[in-house]
Amino acid sequence: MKKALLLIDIQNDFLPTGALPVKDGDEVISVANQEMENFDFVIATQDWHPKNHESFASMHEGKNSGDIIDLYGLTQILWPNHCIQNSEGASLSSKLNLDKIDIVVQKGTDSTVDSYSGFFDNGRKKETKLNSILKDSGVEELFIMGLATDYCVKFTVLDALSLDYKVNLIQDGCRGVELNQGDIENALNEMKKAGANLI
Ligand code: VGL
Ligand code: ZN
Repeated sequence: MKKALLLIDIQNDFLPTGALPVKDGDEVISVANQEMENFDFVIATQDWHPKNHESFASMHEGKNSGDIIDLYGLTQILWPNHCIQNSEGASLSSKLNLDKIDIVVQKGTDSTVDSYSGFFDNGRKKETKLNSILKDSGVEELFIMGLATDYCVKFTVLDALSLDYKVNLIQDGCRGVELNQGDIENALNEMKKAGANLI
């Protein structure tokens, strides 16, 4: 079965000194660099927001990061400004072995809808090029890791399963936001229940 490694959002803004820091997020970098040696096909996703993205608390008067709003019919957690297109914060970490990454798939470019999954926006209205790239390359099995366990990793894993990929989650290559205590554990359970193989 042809396999690919999927590195989720290992971008400066999700690292400990970034705008939306994931605790110990930098620890996934060495795991990624090791894992890449085992794959001949590596894809990285990149959260890539316009500066007026409506997932930003700054776009909503009187709202703060962590607040929850209704955004055109979808429940939206508001975040600090992060991963703004072409900013340093949006760049993949320079500590990654970037030479081993074959393709970068960007997401979250529509200012009106968030996009946690590497495959679809949160309303599942539009898709990125990820599924067609994988299908065109004959990939059937995915190994997924990155940031953040309870958001972009989780939704990418669930969508991959719904698209009938065999999915392995590289657990020590993931770190989570844990906005509420238990979020990471719940995300792991949800992925497992949906059919992901936790390795
Ligand atoms: C992410 C929140 C907002 C992630 C992206 O990569 O998990 N989380 N945008
Ligand atoms: Zn984002």
